[in-house]
Amino acid sequence: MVRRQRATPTTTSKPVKIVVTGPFSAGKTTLIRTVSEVAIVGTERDVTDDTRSVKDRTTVAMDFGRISFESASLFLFGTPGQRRFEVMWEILSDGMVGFILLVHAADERSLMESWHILDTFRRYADVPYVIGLSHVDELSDEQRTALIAKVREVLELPEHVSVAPCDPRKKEDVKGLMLAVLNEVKERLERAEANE
Ligand SMILES: Nc1nc2c(ncn2[C@@H]2O[C@H](COP(=O)(O)OP(=O)(O)O)[C@@H](O)[C@H]2O)c(=O)[nH]1
Ligand SMILES: [Mg+2]
Repeated sequence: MVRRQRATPTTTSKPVKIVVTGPFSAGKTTLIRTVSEVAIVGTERDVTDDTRSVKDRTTVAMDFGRISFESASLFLFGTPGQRRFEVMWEILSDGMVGFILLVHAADERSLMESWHILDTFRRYADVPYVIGLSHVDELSDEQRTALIAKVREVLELPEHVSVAPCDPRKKEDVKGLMLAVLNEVKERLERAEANE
């Protein structure tokens, strides 16, 4: 079932929910593990299909972590990447104030899959989102420069949506992405208040 929901108002004390989504092997579990202040509650299982050569563990239900900033505390929910777990996407998206789409920059199929994921998440809820590009270190300099424009084009992103390289293994990169989505949420709330 597809439904639209409004952004939930944030307060400084109550944690808000951010979803981390993206294709298989983009680095979602790694991202949450990198910044979470609590031991990440993951649901990884051994990979049993032909993607086993890519990695041997995969998220089947969700990853959960938590991070606090001065302005807000976040609950992070990471989705499984493969479409066969799509039923979890809608469950996890319920009540989110924003989401992060992580795209595996070195993998062309990941970009096409990201289009589908983004389309699906935009239907779930009209909330702000940002795009993080992982595995950028695996590209040559020329590939890197061309990539951001290509991602914008393939994902058909509106101009205000930010696209930033993010190594999910690096805390500062991940925090940057979190703050970018939080800022978007804040700006949207301010605009909504001004229009009331
Ligand atoms: N070199 C490199 N490896 C990465 C990057 N991001 C993730 N990885 C690795 O990619 C693999 C898959 O990451 P994982 O978090 O399981 O992906 P998920 O399927 O999206 O949850 C792990 O071995 C990560 O360490 C990156 O930006 N650069
Ligand atoms: Mg995972």
